[in-house]
Parts: sequence; structure tokens; C-alpha cells
Amino acid sequence: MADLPDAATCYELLARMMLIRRFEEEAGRQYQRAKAGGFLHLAIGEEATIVGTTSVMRDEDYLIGTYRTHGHAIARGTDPRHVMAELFGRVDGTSGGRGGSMHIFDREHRFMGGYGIVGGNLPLAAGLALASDYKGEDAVTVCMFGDGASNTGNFGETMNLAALWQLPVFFLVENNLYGMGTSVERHSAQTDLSKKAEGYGVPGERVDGMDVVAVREGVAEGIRAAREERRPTILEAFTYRYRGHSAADPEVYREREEVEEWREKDPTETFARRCLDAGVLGEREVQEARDKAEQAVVEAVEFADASPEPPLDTLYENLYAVTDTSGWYAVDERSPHPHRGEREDRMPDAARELAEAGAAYAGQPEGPRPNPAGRGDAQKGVEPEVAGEVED
Ligand SMILES: Cc1ncc(C[n+]2csc(CCOP(=O)(O)OP(=O)(O)O)c2C)c(N)n1
Ligand SMILES: [Mg+2]
Repeated sequence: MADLPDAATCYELLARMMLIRRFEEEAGRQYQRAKAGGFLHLAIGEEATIVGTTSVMRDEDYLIGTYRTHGHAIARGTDPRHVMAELFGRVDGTSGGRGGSMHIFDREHRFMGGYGIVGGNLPLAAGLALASDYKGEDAVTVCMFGDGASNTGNFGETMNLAALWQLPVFFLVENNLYGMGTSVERHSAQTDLSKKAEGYGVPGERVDGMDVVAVREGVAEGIRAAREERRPTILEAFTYRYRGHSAADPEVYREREEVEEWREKDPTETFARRCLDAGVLGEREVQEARDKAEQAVVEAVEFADASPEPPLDTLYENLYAVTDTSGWYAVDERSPHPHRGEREDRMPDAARELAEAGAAYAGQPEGPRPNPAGRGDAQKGVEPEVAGEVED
């Protein structure tokens, strides 16, 4: 077992883990009260993996995660009040209340999100690392993702480029044994996830993700290799989420006994006990960390509750408009009524129209292809385009 660090560091690790635990419990409670909308994925049980990782990062380093990242942002230094306000959809949230639980983002603390697409953060992590390299910066990007995400195409593509371009990136798989309700044995042919990127040139190790000190040591080495040797590596941390995948999960895929077994390894309680037994922390300090966590979370809820909803007339702010006619611009121009092709009961008509137009065009000379969907005001409906007509 890895040695305990000094008392101040132990206190900090414990206090962070306790804060995240309390925050997550409260987030779950507020969700039940319908204060937070959308989806809610809690990381209760995964605190040692989160805090162990961030505790050895420099301020200049980047962290990028998944949709289970309230704790990651807090561990990185984001004010819990702003995280809670984001869950509540309020203006003082980290994304002005626009992102919600899955899209916590804090550029100041270099926490780069918060992504709902499983595995979607992996190529972005490589991009961040490439940017650091390009600019001659020392920063390392730490990319955290789940066991399920290791099955995505993004995983292989990212590992390949990370190794090929010797990017300053470090990967951490939060292996909580399940991707939603599917166990690792049922979703991954290679169950040793630390080996999964080896063929791409990214070697890996495994670590006890319930032991904050062990995670710290493993991550410190991975970050060092990335920073000093431009050598990306992967660390598989074994952890467990005590709650369901999201707030709505009947948990029929696992036995109560299994959850109980992992509860014995509770990362905050086992670490507190270890610090006490070693005489590194006293009962008073442990209680103080608990009390401070409680206070911070009470304040976070009060703050979030007092923060206003974003005004309705700001609805179209902060959206991308890639060209004149795409994205929000088109939405802005349209009425709220269902448009052609949007009503399910009329889908066959719209589909037939498009198919007929396509069939009519088949075998025609080369040239711009008519697009029936792009003609006129879609609301009023359009006549099917036929062969010979050319888009203007
Ligand atoms: C590309 C994509 N496919 C499927 C989903 C639906 N989905 C949401 S979470 C999840 C499980 C991911 O599991 P894992 O990567 O192990 O992360 P964990 O939830 O355990 O933290 C799936 C399949 C999604 N969000 N994105
Ligand atoms: Mg998982």
C-alpha cells in the first residue's frame, strides 16, 4: 500500500472527497425535488479516483471528462455554488444555466467539460494536447472516461494519434464495472482495459481506484511521462458507483450484495480511518472536514436557489452560427408549429416525396442535385422536385 502523504495533503484529499460526496448526495436530493432538470449522473463512490487524479495536476493542466463530472469540476477548484446553479439551470451556473448536469465547464480552472456523447471527449483531449504542444506550453491534458467509452471508435482513433504525435496527454479509465446496465465482461472483449490501447502505442497500468493515495501515485507518473517524455499512457482505476447509472435506474443488473461489498471500500470512510489509525489526522480534523463540506453544500443550494433563471430573450445567445442559413438562425425564423417532415403521422408522405425526387433524378446527367427539402418555405409544404429542375 502506498505511503500516506503529509498531514496537510491528507486533510486536503479527505476534505475534497467529503465535499464531493455531500455535493452529490444533495444534487440527488434536489433532483428529486425537481430543482434540477434533465439527466443527473452521480459519482458517489468514485471520489478517490477523481480527487486522486486532480490532486497531482498543475493549475495549467487541462482536465476533460464525461457527463458524470460535478465532482471533477469541484476537485479542479470550481466553486460548488456555481456547479449547483448550473444543475438548477440558473444564470450563475458554470455555463449560465444552459448546460445542466452533463455540461459543467470552467475554462478558468481548465476544466474543459462535461460531455454527453460517450467517448466524445477523447478526441477533444488529443486536440487540447496538440494545442499545448503547438504553442510550446508545458500543460498536460488529463482525459477521464468510463469503461464503456473504451468501446467507441473515438478510443482507437485518439490513442493512435496520441502515440503517433507524442502528445502530452494522459488517459484515465474510470472502470466502475458497468456501462449503464452492461457489465465490462458483457461489453468488452478485452476486459483488461489497461491493455486495450497497447497496440496503438499507449501502454497502461491498473490501480485501486478506491484508494486515493494509490490513484495519486499512478496519475503522477502518467502525467510526468506525458509532460517530460511526451509519452501518453493509460491508467485503469477500479472504482464503483453506489447509485444507479442516472437518477432513473432500477438497477436490475446487479445484486445488492455486490453494492454492499463495494460499500465496505468506501473511499472517503476508508481514507479517514487510515489517516486516524496512522495518527496523521485527529478526530477533530476529520469532523471539521465533514462540517465544512456540509456548510459548503448548504450554501451552494441557497446560492443556486437565489440565482435567477436566464431571461427568455437571451434564448438565442451563445449559440454557434456556422453560416448564414444554419443552426439557430433557421430556428429563429421558424414558427413553433410542426414543420414538414416533423409530424410522425406525416412522415411517410415526406419520405415518399424525397424518395420520388431521388428516383426521378437517378440516371440524369451530372449536375447539381435538386433538394426538395431546401425549396421554399418548408412550412407551407413543397411540391416534389423532379428531374431536370436545377437548384438555384
Ligand atoms: C455515443 C453514445 N452512445 C451511447 C450513449 C448512451 N449512454 C449514456 S451513458 C452510457 C454508458 C457509458 O458507460 P461508461 O463509459 O462506463 O461510463 P459510466 O456511466 O459508467 O461513468 C451510454 C451507453 C451516449 N450517451 N453516447
Ligand atoms: Mg462505467
